Amino acid sequence: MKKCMIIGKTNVGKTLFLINFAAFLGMRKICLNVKNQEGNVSVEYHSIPEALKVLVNCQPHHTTSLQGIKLRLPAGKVVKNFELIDSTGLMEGIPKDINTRRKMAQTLSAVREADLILHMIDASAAGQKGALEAFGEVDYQVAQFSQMKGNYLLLANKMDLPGAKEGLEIIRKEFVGHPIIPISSLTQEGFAEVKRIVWKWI
Ligand SMILES: Nc1nc2c(ncn2[C@@H]2O[C@H](COP(=O)(O)OP(=O)(O)O)[C@@H](O)[C@H]2O)c(=O)[nH]1
Ligand SMILES: [Mg+2]
Repeated sequence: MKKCMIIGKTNVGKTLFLINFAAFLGMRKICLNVKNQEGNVSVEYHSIPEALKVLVNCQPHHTTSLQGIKLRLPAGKVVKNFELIDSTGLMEGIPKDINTRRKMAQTLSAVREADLILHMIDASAAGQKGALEAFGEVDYQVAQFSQMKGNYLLLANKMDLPGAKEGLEIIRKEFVGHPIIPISSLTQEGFAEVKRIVWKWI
């Protein structure tokens, strides 16, 4: 099964996207495959409201494993199946804590195996704080690596919040040449466009 991986710094809205994109594709319940750092997979079942309550959090590093949902993408008579995988937030430098280092390594190794990379950036933070604070070196590295790998999409998230329009312009200037879609993980703005592109690439 093809793998579509969501990556980005912590708190940009990756987990909210995972759940609301599944809801957008018509899922009422989600079956979450959680893979810990040892590679063991456990399965969790949640309704959408429950998943939002349990998995999304404004505390950084709330997502501590790779967590994936198997999804169906119908377009006309053709249905494509793929796994949408959410990951631990990337952070700058080398984390001091061994567990965080392991989580980061797990994310990066999964990125190498992904068929499509969705790189998420907080457009509202970019507009309010500027590029230096909103993006990290890690964002530029991910963009560069993914460009070589191909099948890469930059998601400018939190378009429903103040400053996001200005932030989107900053993102366009900083990540010239990359495909960028403005979205809101909260309001589902831009999801139809993401669906169209995922369908094409998966
Ligand atoms: N207004 C708004 N809030 C968002 C959006 N995406 C995420 N958030 C909020 O940002 C915080 C972090 O979201 P989460 O999905 O846990 O981020 P992650 O660390 O990247 O997985 C939560 O409080 C979310 O409700 C968005 O598009 N709009
Ligand atoms: Mg998360």
